[in-house]
Amino acid sequence: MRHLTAALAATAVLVTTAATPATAGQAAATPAPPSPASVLPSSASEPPSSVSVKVRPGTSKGTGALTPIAGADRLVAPLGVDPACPARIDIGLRSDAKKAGYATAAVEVDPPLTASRAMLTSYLPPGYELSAKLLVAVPPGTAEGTYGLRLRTSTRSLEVPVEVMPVDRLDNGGNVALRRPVTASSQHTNANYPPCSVADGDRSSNGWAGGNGWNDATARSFPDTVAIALGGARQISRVDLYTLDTERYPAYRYGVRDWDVQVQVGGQWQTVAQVRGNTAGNVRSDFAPVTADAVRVVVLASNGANDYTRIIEVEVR
Ligand SMILES: [Ca+2]
Repeated sequence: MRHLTAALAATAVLVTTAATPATAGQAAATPAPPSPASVLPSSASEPPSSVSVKVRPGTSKGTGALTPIAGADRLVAPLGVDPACPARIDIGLRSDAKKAGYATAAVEVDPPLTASRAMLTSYLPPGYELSAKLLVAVPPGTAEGTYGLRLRTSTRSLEVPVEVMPVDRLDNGGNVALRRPVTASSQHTNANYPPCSVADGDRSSNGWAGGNGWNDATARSFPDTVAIALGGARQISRVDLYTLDTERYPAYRYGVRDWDVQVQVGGQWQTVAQVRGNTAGNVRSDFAPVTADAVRVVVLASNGANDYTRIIEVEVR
């Protein structure tokens, strides 16, 4: 993690750049990197979902069975969050069959919770696993408590408890922005880039275009802003920003370059840190402790084509 920021109250050490947008004035290019090409199309029988099924080699146990698997042994689903950012869990199937074939599992969730797919199915060679993101929505008015999520094949069943709780009771690891309301200056509508994804607790860039990061809608027009309400006055002194950064879409070409970190105190926004010339995937900004109701990131420029703002996560402590 790189320290590129300095509190304005302290001696500011800013990395500056005189670079201008190389592509300014040209016609708008591709709005955002597409999702990786390694995904397979979903079955037409599945509910609409932006999340695709992936197949990869696994470890066959030679049992001849089809085994449901999940990426976690429980799922926490907070109440009252933006429906664009439901709780998510990896689900899948491992084939220990001797021959390739279609592997299918039913997905069931206790009402009133709803899941993004009712079935998981794919052609699967022996020893391979398939995986997919499952989105679990908590409708307004759902009672707190533990609900059941089940993956069922013809011979086996896996149950994952889903814990529904208010945001105030989440184990946030000190990140007071987690699952709080997010607003942004704009939102790209050609894919799944909701503003609430910058506070969904997932800082990995791997789910880009799958609902795990925000992409603004105004090509080559800055500033772009994203603000997180903290659910009350909180004393904070640190913001960690994660921008798009993968092997295919590295931060030095697709990430944000210049931004201000602002806090809202008494209804007024104050700049507490500035980052200039960033090329890293994540940047920590420390500043003098301040009691604030909200945090805002004001993006002034991006790397590469300098076209869009792409932010995966903003954590506040
Ligand atoms: Ca995220």
